[in-house]
Amino acid sequence: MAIDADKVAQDAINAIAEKIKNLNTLNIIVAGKTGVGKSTLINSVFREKLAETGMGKPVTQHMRKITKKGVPLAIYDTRGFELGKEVQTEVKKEVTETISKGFATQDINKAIHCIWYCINTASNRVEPEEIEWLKELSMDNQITQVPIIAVLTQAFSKKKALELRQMLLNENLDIIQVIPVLAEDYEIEDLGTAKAYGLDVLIKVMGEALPEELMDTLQNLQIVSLEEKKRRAQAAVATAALAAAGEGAAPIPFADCALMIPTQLGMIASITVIFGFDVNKSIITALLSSTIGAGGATVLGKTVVTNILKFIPGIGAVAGGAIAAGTAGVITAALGEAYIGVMELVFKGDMSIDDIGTKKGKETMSQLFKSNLKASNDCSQRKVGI
Ligand SMILES: Nc1nc2c(ncn2[C@@H]2O[C@H](COP(=O)(O)OP(=O)(O)O)[C@@H](O)[C@H]2O)c(=O)[nH]1
Ligand SMILES: [Mg+2]
Repeated sequence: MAIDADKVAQDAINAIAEKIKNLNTLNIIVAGKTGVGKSTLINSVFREKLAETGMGKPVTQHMRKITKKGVPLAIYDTRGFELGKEVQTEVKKEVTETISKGFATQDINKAIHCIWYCINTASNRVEPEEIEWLKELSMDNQITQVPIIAVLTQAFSKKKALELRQMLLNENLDIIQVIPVLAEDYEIEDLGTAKAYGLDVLIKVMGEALPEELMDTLQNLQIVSLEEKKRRAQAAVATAALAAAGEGAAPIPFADCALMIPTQLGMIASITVIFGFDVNKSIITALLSSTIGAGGATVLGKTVVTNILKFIPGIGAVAGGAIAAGTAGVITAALGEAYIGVMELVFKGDMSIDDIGTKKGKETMSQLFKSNLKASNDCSQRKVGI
């Protein structure tokens, strides 16, 4: 059966659009004095430089909500912490009310999911009012249990950051972590440059604190941890490989190999959403033609499958024109790993997203696919429990 590659690519694009549309919105309150580095932090952690897009919309007297069309993120930026005790009390009340309101809706898209309380490491000390503020906030937060993370910003001095971190931990505050970060490289006069660090730790901690319904959103938005993106993407590949292999242990006739395509498209859509790049149809077409397509016209036809089998060691001659169910899992896993491989190159800046569609990009994917077929036979079969 010849499966039209163009239609498959279009189906993939539709699946990606659908998944993006269905992402839940992540809502974060970012608090702390003006100048500590809140905007810099937000712009460094998430794609789209959200904090640059303007002032946001006022939601309370001291809080503005920053959003951008097509980005499943809302940042509640607080103002006025530096204005003294009275304003701080007002800010705390507004924060608590915003949390309660969101909580009452029982809607994941409206709830506040996390609070980042930012403290400037370079300022050398935490004011007693700030500790008091955090204590009171935790008290108000006993039922709602929104995870609070203390972020030590501008931590170019790691020594100072560790001292400050210990001091905060000693206060026994009800916060889940204290994380030193340097959002952007910092030039220290005559001493060279301190490299940005710590943002991947912040994402890892968020990944542990947030509910499953926000995991794809978190990975889609964050641009600082390749490791976390890969971990989530590889889980999607394992699930798809299992589904492709597990649709009955019976061998799959060549003519029915197309039955795995929907599973593979779901997998490609998941990986695309996790990496958060703008992937268009020509990129998907390139991916398909360099892996499971023949000359770009058909996908998983008999010739293609026969050709793929040559790269899997230990398969040998195939009796009765059918492939083993486990082999379907191997092919699916190799496709997923090849796609993750190019996404990784784009993430690292070694390849642009448009390069994927070029000869060089296709060759890279083809190489990755074949090497994964070779390598993954044993371990994928183990992964899918065969
Ligand atoms: N190099 C460097 N500068 C930073 C960092 N964080 C904040 N800054 C600088 O500190 C100033 C205040 O930061 P901003 O993000 O506007 O603080 P906000 O008022 O809390 O939003 C700006 O000039 C930033 O460039 C950082 O991680 N690295
Ligand atoms: Mg700001």
